[in-house]
Amino acid sequence: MTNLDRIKSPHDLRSMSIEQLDELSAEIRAFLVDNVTKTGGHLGPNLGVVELTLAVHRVFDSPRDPILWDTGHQTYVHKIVTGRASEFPTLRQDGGLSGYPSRAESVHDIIENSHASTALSYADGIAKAFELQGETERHVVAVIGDGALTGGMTWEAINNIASADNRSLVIVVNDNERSYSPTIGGLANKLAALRTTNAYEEFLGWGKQLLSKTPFIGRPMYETLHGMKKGIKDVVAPQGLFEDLGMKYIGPVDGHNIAELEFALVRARDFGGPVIVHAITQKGRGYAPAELDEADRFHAVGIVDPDTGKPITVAEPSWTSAFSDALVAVGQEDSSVVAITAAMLGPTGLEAFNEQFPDRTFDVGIAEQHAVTSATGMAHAGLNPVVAVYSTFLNRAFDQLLMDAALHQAGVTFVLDRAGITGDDGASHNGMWDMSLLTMVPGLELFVPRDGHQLRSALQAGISKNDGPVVLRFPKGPLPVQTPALAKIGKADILRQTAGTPDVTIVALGSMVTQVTEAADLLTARGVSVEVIDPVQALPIDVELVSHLTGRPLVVTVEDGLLDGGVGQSLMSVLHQISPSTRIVNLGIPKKFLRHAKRGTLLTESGLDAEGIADAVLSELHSQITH
Ligand SMILES: Cc1ncc(C[n+]2csc(CCOP(=O)(O)OP(=O)(O)O)c2C)c(N)n1
Repeated sequence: MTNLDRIKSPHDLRSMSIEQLDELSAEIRAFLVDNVTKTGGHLGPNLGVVELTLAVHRVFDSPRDPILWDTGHQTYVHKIVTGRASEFPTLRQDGGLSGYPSRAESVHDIIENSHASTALSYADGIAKAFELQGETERHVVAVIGDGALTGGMTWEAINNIASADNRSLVIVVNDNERSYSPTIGGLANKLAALRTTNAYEEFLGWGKQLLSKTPFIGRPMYETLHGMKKGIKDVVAPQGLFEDLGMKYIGPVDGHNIAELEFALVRARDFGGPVIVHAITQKGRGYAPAELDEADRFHAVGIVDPDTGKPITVAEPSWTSAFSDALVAVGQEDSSVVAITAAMLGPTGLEAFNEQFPDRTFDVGIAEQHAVTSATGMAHAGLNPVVAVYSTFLNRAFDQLLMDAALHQAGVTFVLDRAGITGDDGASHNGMWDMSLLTMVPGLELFVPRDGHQLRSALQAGISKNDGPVVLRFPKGPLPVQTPALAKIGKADILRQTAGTPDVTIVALGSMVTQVTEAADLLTARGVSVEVIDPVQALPIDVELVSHLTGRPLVVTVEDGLLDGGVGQSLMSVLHQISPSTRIVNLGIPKKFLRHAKRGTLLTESGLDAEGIADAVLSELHSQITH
């Protein structure tokens, strides 16, 4: 029986010796590599937090002491420790283990939003509640990466936490110097300064000796230590980052040394107020392909060969790579074009642009709000900014898009990758809210390209517009083949037309053209005449498209976005006024948090595959006949 086999709950860790824990750590790493290379997932971050997770679970008593994992992609070891190891072959599969914490899976899981930089605010709230309810013996732990620490919410939270002297709240900073790529900016520089302060470590060694001889460890002792530390740091280290805000700080601690981690965590736990423990870890630790990967240390992988770490399938041209090429091309022509990413240079396709134009590429950290308003400033000063984010993370910056970019008519281009249903990462990662948010923004221009050709034109349209924001959005995955237009009406493309008035006109947005074309084939085979239109520019609703649709018997809109308040409903409200006799059906994603599953499965369940669309048309035609 291995050490790993023995772990069914955090309590099983308590009786283990440091040697056994080191063996267990090696077993967990082998287990992670074996499983995650088969399913895909966040391999690198989890290899980096093995010892940290074991130490946290030995020192704190979860779930009585809630452990909050910021972002949540680094919770595989936590899942193993809390009795879920046997479910790893199902990781991220429909009905299987979630890639993030999941309250349905375990009482040990609390935050499942997976949008970064929220854990400290949750922790603040829970600690306040414990205090009000007299549960002063309970501790709250928040584990947060140096990347997530760059998000503004963490600093809003620290501003509150620091003043709460009596709440037992321990913030473990998991500092691996990386988000996807190296974390950059003033905060990263400060952390680096803390990391490299040897005198400070020596001092901790001294403190360790002192404290280990002291039976009672608590605030008076900590204050002594803290006072001394501060004196020393003022002399040798250019820091004070946390302490200037009133936070107690312990570190830096070797995040792969369980004894050292426990020493620091016990001190922090017993202090009786908020404390930061700064742990230094290595992303991808113990797996050579990850350790050697300069790009992102295997932050997130698909299915890969465990020996080499190389993908099993050959990469096809994707939406992301098409955007990447297109941006480099416009950047070469126009030196005012600049690119902005919120800590996702590689995933959003900005790497090639960065290689050619490093001075014109800005990684702002996990700070979508700042990215948008900073881009607005750039536009004001004459640059042509392109903000590239995943669709789901634009949610964070909606107010900035509305009140900064749009109200100020700033020529900012937004490129939303992973739009629509993404699937495997679950509810928080589906880019399904963007279009409903965007329909509310006055004057906003939205393009939903159906292929690479359309994507290039949309980007060009964004770059050319200097008096208001332009958004383009596309899904995850391979780039579809080009669908040529048969004719144009205003901005829209007619992709399929009929001799007379069609039985149904299907208005398909972007990638939905693929499913709609197949649906049109199914319907044609059933004797239904079908017209297919891609509006190309989805917002504002094009008056020429509306007048073309006027008098049509049946119009069906199809979008890979939230049905409620989406583009289809916007079109319907305009068309209905002009052409009240036209029956209009909107198809889109229902208003609910979707479980994790394959994109194809979820599209089918939402009625957005070819059969679902064809069925919706047939049942509408049928109900027209029977009425
Ligand atoms: C608001 C938001 N923006 C972007 C992301 C995408 N994202 C997921 S993990 C990650 C990097 C996190 O870095 P860090 O907190 O240091 O954790 P590590 O992966 O290094 O352990 C990013 C940018 C996100 N989850 N949330």
